Amino acid sequence: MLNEKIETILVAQVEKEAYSSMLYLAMASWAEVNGLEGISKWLYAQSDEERMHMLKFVAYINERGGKAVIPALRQPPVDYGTVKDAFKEVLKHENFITQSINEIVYACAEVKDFTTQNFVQWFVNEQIEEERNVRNILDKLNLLGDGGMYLFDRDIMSMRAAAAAADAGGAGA
Ligand code: OFO
Repeated sequence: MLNEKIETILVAQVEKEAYSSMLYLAMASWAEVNGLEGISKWLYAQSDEERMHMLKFVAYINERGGKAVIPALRQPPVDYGTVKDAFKEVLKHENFITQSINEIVYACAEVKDFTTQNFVQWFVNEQIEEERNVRNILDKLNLLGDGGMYLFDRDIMSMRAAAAAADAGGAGA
């Protein structure tokens, strides 16, 4: 049975993962209408991953005898400025999520809920990967400057595939 405080913090995380999915969906649509096909594909895929994260929390809460509450939708922004601005926003959001995951780990330790702490460990590792991938994208954007956007848009999905292959060959998460 879930501790009440842990259930509350996990339900709050469902909302944060749902918003992550909505945010990247909004960014994907913004990129798509601005002719950035590769970047929009990357963001649509990221939005799907965030929905998967949300579902993991929903399943875990219910499996442990809690009640996952599905939150109302919150509208993300419509415009994101430049591509670099958009990815800076992605990194900022992922930093926020990492902080939130760390707070869950801390709360679990406080009430000695090592089962949930173990479950959340997957997200600790996932955040390391996600932050690294977005920092790599920002590094590339800084190197390219505005003139290289066509090539960047063409190649961003192969960066995603390479990162996924590297992760699969690592810890097997
Ligand atoms: Fe971006 O990892 Fe979930 O939120």
